[in-house]
Amino acid sequence: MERTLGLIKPDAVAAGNAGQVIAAIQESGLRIVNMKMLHWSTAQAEGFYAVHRERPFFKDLVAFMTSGPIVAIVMEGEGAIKRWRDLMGPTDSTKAGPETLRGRFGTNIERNAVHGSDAPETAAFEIGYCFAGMELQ
Ligand code: 3AN
Repeated sequence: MERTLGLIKPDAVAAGNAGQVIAAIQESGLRIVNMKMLHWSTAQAEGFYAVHRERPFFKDLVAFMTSGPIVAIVMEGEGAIKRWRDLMGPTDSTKAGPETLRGRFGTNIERNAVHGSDAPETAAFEIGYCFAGMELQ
């Protein structure tokens, strides 16, 4: 069993697409362990994306991720990290297939509707960043 963290980003929440993203998770067979709506401060978004601090798009990414509420979701299943990333599609929504969440609900490489952990280590960090241990049973 593996766990991963998904985020429904401000663009998808604002457009009213959170329900369809959650439905897609459930239809995929991944179990939702817990989820919550958050509206990050600048410091909270910077902490989550600390690995990208030196990237040229960091400031814009933080501005976007604090522009409105997001939904954080912990999912569980065999191969959950890859299954959720396959469901999301590639980072750039303009290159994502129409069957993927980024293809369905994203706009471009920044406004791409959803996030997913990319490895077991990042999943552990990101889950712990958003949820307390007692929320993860
Ligand atoms: P992914 O979320 O697919 O793992 P990462 O980890 O490379 O992609 O990037 C983290 C986030 O930073 C992306 N979800 C996207 O919103 C943003 N991002 C990545 N590359 C760019 C870029 N070239 N321009 C603007 N935003 C970007």
